[in-house]
Amino acid sequence: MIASENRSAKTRNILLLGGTGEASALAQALAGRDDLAVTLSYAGRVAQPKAQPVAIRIGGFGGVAGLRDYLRAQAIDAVIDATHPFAAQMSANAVAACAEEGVPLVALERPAWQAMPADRWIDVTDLDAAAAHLAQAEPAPRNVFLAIGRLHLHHFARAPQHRYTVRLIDEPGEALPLPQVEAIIARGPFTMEGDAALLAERGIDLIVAKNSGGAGAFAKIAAARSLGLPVIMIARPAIPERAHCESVAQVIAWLDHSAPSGGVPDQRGV
Ligand code: 3Y8
Ligand code: NAP
Repeated sequence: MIASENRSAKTRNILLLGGTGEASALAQALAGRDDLAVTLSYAGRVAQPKAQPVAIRIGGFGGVAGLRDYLRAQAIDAVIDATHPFAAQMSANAVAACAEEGVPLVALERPAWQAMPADRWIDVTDLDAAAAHLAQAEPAPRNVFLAIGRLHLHHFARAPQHRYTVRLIDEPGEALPLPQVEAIIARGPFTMEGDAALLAERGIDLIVAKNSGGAGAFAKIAAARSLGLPVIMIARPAIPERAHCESVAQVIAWLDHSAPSGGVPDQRGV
């Protein structure tokens, strides 16, 4: 269904850039609003994205230019960026396209996880630095849980001495780029108990994780804490400044009060 087809005079067309638990929560919250026609957008990364109570679209837009075309063709009145904190390219494209088209944009950002005293985090700047740590600081073979999805496993080929357990959403179509690797096929959100059992059963010595924030990926962090295991924690990539909120309620307040043109000041703490 093309959102603009069923647009009445008072309906506003909302583009919700999704792929996270927060985007799903927003879709639930907005689905019942007859003054909003919401389209949730997925990149098309997984075979079966989660079913949603609003219209969905799947696939890239074609860079900033493609997104600008989409905003105009669908007469989008506002964009909500509820993508993952590591989806930096999509977020940067949304900032550029919305600025050029004068479409209000707000991001639903989840706070980064903060280390607690019981945590044994090894903070690294990015995926490459995580792989470098495993190559240089961990020369002896270890059992490593790579909970970073499928897209970036190749970084770890530089540390082939380790025995990797990786968690993927879909069965990998081709051989994984690591000499000693076992794949678990599972879709989050996960539970601390389930992840603690997984780590113990497999004798995991080290976990690699993105500082995603949110609840859906946190299970392994809590499990590592309970088992006293070290976590190589990958910091978030930089994202251009934009209006942002930290809760679904704040986004709804922004939607209901956002100016018809241009973004509104930072809604943090609304
Ligand atoms: C396609 C769409 C919802 C959304 C649920 C959240 C929680 C469960 C935890 C681990 C960590 C990881 C990964 C993860 C989690 C939620 C959320 C989250 C982490 C789906 C989804 C899409 C994706 C893409 C996928 C990436 C991968 C990352 C697996 C849907 C299920 C590791 C991120 O195989 C691949 O190509 C997977 C790619 C991008 C990171 C990567 O670089 O590989 N997410 N995940 C989205 C699209 O097509 O636009 O079907 O729901 C969504 C969710 N994954 O509505 O409940 O909100 O974050 N997703 C990470 O955080 O480190 C798993 O295993 O412990
Ligand atoms: P990314 O690197 O920021 O984006 C790469 C390209 O993928 C974008 O330029 C865009 O293509 C397309 N794209 C990304 N998100 C899209 C969306 N929601 N709708 C339409 N196109 C999208 O993104 P990513 O890190 O690969 O993440 C892809 C998706 O997975 C996002 O929906 C994200 O929320 C979700 N996700 C990612 C992670 C993660 O760890 N990265 C974790 C959980 C969920 P065009 O330039 O052609 O428009």
